[in-house]
Amino acid sequence: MNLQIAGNVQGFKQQEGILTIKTAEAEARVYIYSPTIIRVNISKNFNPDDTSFAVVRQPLADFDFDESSANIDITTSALKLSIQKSSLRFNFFTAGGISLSEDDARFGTNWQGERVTCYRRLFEGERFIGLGEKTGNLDRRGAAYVNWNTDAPNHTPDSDPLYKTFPFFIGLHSGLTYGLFLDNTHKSYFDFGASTDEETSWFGADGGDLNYYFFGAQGVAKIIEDYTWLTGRMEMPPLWSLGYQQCRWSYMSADEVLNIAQTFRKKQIPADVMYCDIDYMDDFKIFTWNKKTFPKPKQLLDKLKAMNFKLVTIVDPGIKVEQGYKEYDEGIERDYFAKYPDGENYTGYVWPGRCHFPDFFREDVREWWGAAFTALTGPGVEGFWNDMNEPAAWGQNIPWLVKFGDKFMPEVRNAYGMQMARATYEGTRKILGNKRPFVLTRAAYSGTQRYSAVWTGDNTGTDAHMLLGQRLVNSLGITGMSFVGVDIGGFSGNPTPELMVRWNSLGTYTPMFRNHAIQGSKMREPWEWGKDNEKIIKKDIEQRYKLLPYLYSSFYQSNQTGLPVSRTLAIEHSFDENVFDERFQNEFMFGDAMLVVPVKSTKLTEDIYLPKGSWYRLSSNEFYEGEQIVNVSAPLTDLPVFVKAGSIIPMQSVVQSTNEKGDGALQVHIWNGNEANSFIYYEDDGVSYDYEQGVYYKRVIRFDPVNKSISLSAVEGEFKSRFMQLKFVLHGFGGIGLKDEIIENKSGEVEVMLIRA
Ligand code: MIG
Repeated sequence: MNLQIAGNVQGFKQQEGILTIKTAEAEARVYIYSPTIIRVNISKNFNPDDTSFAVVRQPLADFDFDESSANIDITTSALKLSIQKSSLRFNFFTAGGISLSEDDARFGTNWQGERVTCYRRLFEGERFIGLGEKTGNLDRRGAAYVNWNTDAPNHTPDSDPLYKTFPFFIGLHSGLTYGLFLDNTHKSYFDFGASTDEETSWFGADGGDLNYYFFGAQGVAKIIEDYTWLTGRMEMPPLWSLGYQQCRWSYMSADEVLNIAQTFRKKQIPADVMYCDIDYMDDFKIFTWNKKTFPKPKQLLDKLKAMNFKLVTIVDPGIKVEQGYKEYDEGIERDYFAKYPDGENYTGYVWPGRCHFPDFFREDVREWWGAAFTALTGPGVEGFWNDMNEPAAWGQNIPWLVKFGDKFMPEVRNAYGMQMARATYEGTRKILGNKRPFVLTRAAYSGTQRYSAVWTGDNTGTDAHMLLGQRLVNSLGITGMSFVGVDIGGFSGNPTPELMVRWNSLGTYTPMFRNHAIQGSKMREPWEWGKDNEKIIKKDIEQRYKLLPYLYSSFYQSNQTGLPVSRTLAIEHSFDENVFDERFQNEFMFGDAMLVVPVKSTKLTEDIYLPKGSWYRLSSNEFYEGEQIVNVSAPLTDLPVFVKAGSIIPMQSVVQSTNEKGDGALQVHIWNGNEANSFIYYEDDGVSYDYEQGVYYKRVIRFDPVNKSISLSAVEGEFKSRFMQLKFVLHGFGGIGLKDEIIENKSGEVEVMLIRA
C-alpha cells in the first residue's frame, strides 16, 4: 500500500463560500460557519453529494483571506487559520496569534489506500476530553479509541468500542481551549498520544473524507454551545420522562406491569414510567402485542393512565421473516430492507429468528417505520425505546457486503441507530400531534440529541460500573447528549443491597433516572431490598421529585445552549488539575448549582475535591471553602451533594407523579454567598409543543449579596405557572442577621420581592 501525504499547494480558488485548494494528491475545501467555527474537508476524491447526518447549519456565503508566498491566511474575529502551502498544513491560532492546534509538520493529512489520517502536534501538558460514550479516564491523553457502533453486552470498564459514535473532542493546553469534530461515519480512530513519542496525536477513518469542524471559542462551555449550534439541540423532554422510570427485561404480562405500578402507589414511592421489554410482543414481531399475556393493550394503558403512569415499549430494527406479518410483507413488497449487492435481502438472526433490516437511510422507509407506531400509540403508548440498532445480530458481524441504498454497511454503520431513532421520533411526533414523544436509543451518532435520549447499554452491577457510568454520562454531555441514563443497579448480575441503594441515590442526580435489569436477575424494584433500604430508596426518589422544577429549568438550558444537565467539572474548571485526578474525575455538577460526588457503596467516608467557590453540603448546610480536598462522611443515607454558595434552586413538594399538582408552592432555595447569581426559572405544560409558540413561563431569579436582595424579573411568555405561591427558603444567612426562614407570598403575581437583613 502506498503512503500519500498531502503535498504542495498547486492552486486555489474561492467560489460560493468555499475556498478550494489543490495539491497533486488531494483537494481541500475550507468553509466558515461562524467566527469560531471553520470546516476543513480534505479528500482524494470528493463526493459531490456533500451531506451530513450531524450538521444542521450552513456555511457563510463568503469570507476574506490573505495570501503570502508561504501561506493562505483566513482570519475571523476569534480565530486564524493559517494554511501552509508547502507542504499543505492546517494550523489554527487565536485571533491574537497564539497556537491552538497544528498539523504535524512531517505528516499532516495522509492516506494508506482509502484509510485517511491526520497527524497533529501534541502540546506540552495538553489534555483531551470528549468522544462521548468512551471508557477510561476523563482526561483521554495517553489513550486511543475506535468508533464502530457495537452491541457490547458484558462490557468492562475498559471495553472499546461501545454502542455510540461521537467523533468530537476538546483539547486543553496553555490555558486555551479548542474543539474538533470529525464528521465521518466510517470506522474512525482517535489516538491522543497513546503509544507515540509524546509529540503527535492523530485521528482518522477507514474511508471517506478528512472532514472536520474546528472550534476556536475560548471556554469549554462555549465550545459545547458552538458544537450544539452546529449539530442541533434537544427539544424540551416530556416532563413525565424526568420522573422515576421502572424497567425490567421483562415484565411478562399486563398483570405484572399493573401489579408493579400499583405497588409504587400503595407504598407511595413516586414513579412515572413503566416499561415493556421485548416480551410484550407476539413472537418478538415489532409493532405487535402478545395476545396471551398482553391481550388488551388499551385496557392496560387506560389503567396505567388512571394511576398516572406512562408506558414505554421497546422496538428493535429486525423485522421477522414471516409471510402474513404486516411489516414483513410491506417491507418486501416495497423493497425497504438492506441488501446484498445482487439485490437479495440481507438476513440476520435476532430475537424473532431470521430478520431483515429496514434501510433507515431512506426517507420513505423512515416514514413507513414511523407510521407503523400506531400499533403502539393507538392503545396509548407515548415512549419508544430503540434497542439493538448498532445494528446488532447474533454473531455481531454484519457482512461488509450488506448495502443501505448505494452505501456499503461499513460506510454508514455508525449512523444506522441514529437514523432509526430519527424515524421513530419523526413518525411518533407526527402521530401524537401536539404531544411530545419520548424516544430512547442505544446506538447513536453526533446530532442524535435532536431526536432522542440515550442510555449506556448493558452495564454490570458493580461499583466500578457505577463509577464508569457516571463518566459516560458526563462525557456524553460534552458531545451534546444531555438526556442520558444508565441502568441503575447494573443490567447484568445482581448488585448488593448497599450498591443498589447507592446507585439509586446517584440516579436521583442522573438526567434520565431508570432502574433496569437483565432477564433472570433478582427483582430490582425499590421494595426488594428490605424495609430499611426501601426507606432510603424512597427518600431519594422523593428528592428527585422535589428537584423537578430545578431539573426542568436545567433541561431548558440544554434546549437553549446545549450545556448538559450533568457536567464534568472540566467544563468550568478546565485547567484545575485536581479535576482530572483519578480520585475526583467522576465528580460533576448537576445543573448550575449542585456538585455531586459518586462514592462506592463500600466506602462510608470519602476524600473529595471541592473546586473554586464556596460550598454547602445539601443535607446539613455545613460550609466549605473550595479549592481543597476534604474528607466527608458518605453514609448510604446521604450521598455527598454540595450546593455552590449563592445558588438558587427552585423545588416543589413531593408528588407521586409528575401529573400531580402538589401543594401549589414553588420553594426557591437560596444559599448565601459573596457573589451575585441568577437563575433562569422555566416552566411550560410539560406535554405539548406550545412552548415553541411562546406558551411558557420564564423569569430570572436574582440574588444580590451586596444589597442583600432577591429579585424576580417580570414573567416572559404566555403560560400560567402551576404554582400559586412562592416561598423563599434561605440557607446560611444566619451570620449576617437573616436567620434561615421561610418567607411566603400568596401571589405569584409579585414582580419584585426584597429581603433585607
Ligand atoms: O439481546 O431487549 O441493552 O436493555 O433489556 C439483548 C432485551 C437485547 C439489550 C438491551 C437491554 C434489553 C435487552 N436487549
